[in-house]
Amino acid sequence: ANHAVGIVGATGAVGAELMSVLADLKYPVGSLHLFASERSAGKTTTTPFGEKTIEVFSVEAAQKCDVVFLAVSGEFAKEYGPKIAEKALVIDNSSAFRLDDAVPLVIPEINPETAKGKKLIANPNCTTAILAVALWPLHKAFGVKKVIVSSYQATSGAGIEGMNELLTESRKVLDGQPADHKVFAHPIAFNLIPHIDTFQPNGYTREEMKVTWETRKIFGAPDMPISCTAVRVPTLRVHSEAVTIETEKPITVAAARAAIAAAPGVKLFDDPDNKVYPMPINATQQHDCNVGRIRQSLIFGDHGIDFFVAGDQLLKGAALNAVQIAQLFV
Ligand code: 11C
Repeated sequence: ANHAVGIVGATGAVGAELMSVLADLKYPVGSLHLFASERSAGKTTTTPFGEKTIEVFSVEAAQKCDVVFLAVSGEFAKEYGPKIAEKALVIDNSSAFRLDDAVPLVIPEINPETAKGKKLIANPNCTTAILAVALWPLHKAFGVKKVIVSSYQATSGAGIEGMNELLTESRKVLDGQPADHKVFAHPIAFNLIPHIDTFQPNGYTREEMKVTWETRKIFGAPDMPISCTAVRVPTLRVHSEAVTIETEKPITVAAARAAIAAAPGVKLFDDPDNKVYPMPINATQQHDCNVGRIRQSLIFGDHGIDFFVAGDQLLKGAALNAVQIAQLFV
């Protein structure tokens, strides 16, 4: 049967992607209900499912849907998510419930079984999802013992405002004007910022700790040593990650390539002689995350590799993963 689908936060970057992904994956949308703040309510918007009028959010209206995607803040999700979930399936893109033991944190290629029978499901952080989908086939085949990640995160991780800040600042800098900044802690145009989300007492940022905490939960590996340095870079879309792993079993470049090539959700993009490797420009708008630059580790020898992964964080890191979770219930 077709589903009544609700999107809360429909006017944001992830909200727009949710609509395209529902259409791309041919999700059985019977009716689509777009919810946003009062500021946007009453406006019409073009969607792959026709012209829609944005509605003011209410729990009652959301509960009438079969499935509701929350693409809003963690505070909003905390307040309303469980109430909507009394009636509808809720897939929450925020960090509000990700580490809650009662709420599954799901990547369908990895732990779909944890979603069974649940009404409230958490969608992982984008940096986590892109890392996890590449790491999982390697973990299954070789046993991942340690993980060191450096991320190169696009401005759209901070929504439409983040992308606009990069564009506006870049124009100003090119025109020789001083660049001010609001969304990011420093100017992002022609810069890199090793600071995403808030600093924690251990010196890591919350974004970095999310990669550790969430990957452990998704993998069911509560003690896996995972360390991340998360960096904002002046790109619009796609989070890229340089990853070093140590494995339990011996691993070769050829075996790692074979494991990636056979896995769902990732695409082997690894032919350096022909300048083929993952980059934001070849991962943008792609459903699969591109994996390449696979090398035998200079540190861990035959028990480790280095690789590079680039994934569209508005898709696998957000909207695509969320719709794939909903598909588990179709
Ligand atoms: C960023 N990864 O790039 C963040 C955005 O936990 O869902 C997503 C934050 C989250 O800024």
